[in-house]
Amino acid sequence: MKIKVGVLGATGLVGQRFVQLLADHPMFSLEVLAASERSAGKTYKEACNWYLSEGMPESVKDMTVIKTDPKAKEFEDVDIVFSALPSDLAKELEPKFAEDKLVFSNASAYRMEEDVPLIIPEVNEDHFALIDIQRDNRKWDGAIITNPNCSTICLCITLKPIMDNFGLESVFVSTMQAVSGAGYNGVPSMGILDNIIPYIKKEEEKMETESLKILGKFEDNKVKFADFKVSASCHRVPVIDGHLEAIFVKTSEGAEPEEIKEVMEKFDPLKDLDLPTYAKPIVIKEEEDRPQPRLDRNTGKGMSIVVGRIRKDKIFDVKYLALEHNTIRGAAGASVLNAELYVKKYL
Ligand code: A2P
Ligand code: 11C
Repeated sequence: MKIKVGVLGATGLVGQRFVQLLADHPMFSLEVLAASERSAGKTYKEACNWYLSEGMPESVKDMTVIKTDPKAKEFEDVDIVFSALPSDLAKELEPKFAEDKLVFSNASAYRMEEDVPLIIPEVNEDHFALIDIQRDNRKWDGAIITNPNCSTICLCITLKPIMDNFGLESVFVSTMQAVSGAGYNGVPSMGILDNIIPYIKKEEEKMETESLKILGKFEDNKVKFADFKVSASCHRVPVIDGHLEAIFVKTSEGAEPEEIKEVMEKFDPLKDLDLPTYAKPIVIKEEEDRPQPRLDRNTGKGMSIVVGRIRKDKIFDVKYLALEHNTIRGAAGASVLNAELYVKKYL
């Protein structure tokens, strides 16, 4: 039987991706679409300014959007909620849902709390163990399970096979981030054509701290942060979807570009689990002018990180480019994959 799920922030930009991935899902039945009072009572197609190039799934068009109230009767039979709420609202509302539900959240509000798992399924599924600690601490039956910031996911997926095989000493990353990362208000800001905004609020801090939690070890009932150095510089560019990152890595063992390529190609820890949203985590492109957002962002239905130009560096050992579909692999897809893995292996 399918597990009943709902989406919070269902009309927003990441919410729409959740709805697209969850409509007609083989493990989950999408029962509730929740948003603000402005949208409540409207059908999803009336409430939602659909931004995705793929059409709105037929099965959701006539669903009635409800106000985000954890006590609403519509949530009574729902076991999992996916949250695309803005962070301030997530802070207030997610704990209320976690009283009796699993909350898979894309919001940043709880990511860095000690007892909250911050998961990338291919990288640190052992951190799901924090759920038991969270339940003890917070006296609730559900749990909040977060996925990282989109830019952090792209970085950490490529760092994981390098770290496991050669160790990490220091990492520098410079991002070129799509406007869809800024939520609905970001899309009109395509008016930034012929420009780059050299600042994204809190983004560098998130990349520098979340990465060390994700790549840290779960030991003695807590996550011990990884101890390599990471420095990020983040920038908004006039692209609709697809974050591109230039990544520079110094390893403990002085790895060569060919060795990095080999371990990235082999990296595929979940391949035998048959998870619906799963795709090979890293796909390597050989052409010198790839990856490009428009050509490569939909690789693996938007779930694969596309890596190119792995080459030697004079200061670090290697440098490469990595591209991620930021609202799929970097947001809604990340959260749905967390839920698929958790349900399949741990529930
Ligand atoms: P609504 O469309 O009804 O305003 P984005 O990040 O793209 O701006 O999306 C934000 C999401 O959060 C939307 O679904 C929005 O719903 C929802 N939202 C905004 N304010 C509230 C609120 N006070 N209560 C519940 N949901 C909210
Ligand atoms: C951006 N990365 O592109 C941001 C959006 O921490 O989930 C996602 C913010 C987050 O602006």
